[in-house]
Amino acid sequence: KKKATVLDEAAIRRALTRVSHEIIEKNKGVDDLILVGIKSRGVPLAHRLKKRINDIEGINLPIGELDITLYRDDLTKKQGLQDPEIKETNIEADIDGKKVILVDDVLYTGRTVRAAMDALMDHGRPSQIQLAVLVDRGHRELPIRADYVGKNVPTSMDEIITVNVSEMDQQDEVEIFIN
Ligand code: 3GP
Ligand code: 5GP
Ligand code: MG
Repeated sequence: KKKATVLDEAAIRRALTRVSHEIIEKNKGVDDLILVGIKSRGVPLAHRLKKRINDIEGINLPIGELDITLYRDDLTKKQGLQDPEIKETNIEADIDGKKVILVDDVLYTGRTVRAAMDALMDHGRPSQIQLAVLVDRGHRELPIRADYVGKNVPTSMDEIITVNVSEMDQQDEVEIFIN
């Protein structure tokens, strides 16, 4: 059952614009930054940040993708949960000495991000890893936090956040559902 719309199209656009400015401000420019989207929906979000940052700074940042598989038969239930594993890494740029900004749609337990950091470390030696997410829904199981958050959405464990992006879902909307 749908409970509420958390972000509509305009709110998503504004959140990503703000996050783009925060990335530029925190890093005092965009030197040595690389955006890495976590599939699926982190990838279009990373491309939007790249475009916004190019609009603001006139610099086209390199972009990469990580595919992290979740071994969860029921997405919301924790029983039988195994750690997520890396399926595929596609980062063309050399990440040695670079600041990597991981981009994902939802941050929940933090296990996906932990796996993503492992994959990056296997791939090279970044000088820093930062994290940008559209939604932080809480319930961390690891000491991981996002540097940039579109919106903090306090949830209960039986709620689900649905993220729709126009590139994949023909509309932009973040909703909260309860079973
Ligand atoms: P994404 O790959 O585009 O990020 O995890 C697979 C997909 O299922 C994710 O899409 C995510 O949006 C969606 N999903 C919805 N609710 C949940 C949830 O509670 N946990 C996980 N892991 N994924 C969820
Ligand atoms: P974590 O590993 O932090 O538990 O979960 C993060 C990953 O799982 C993200 O890539 C995200 O897509 C997905 N995820 C976890 N919870 C939700 C949720 O409530 N809604 C959506 N859309 N994705 C979720
Ligand atoms: Mg995701």
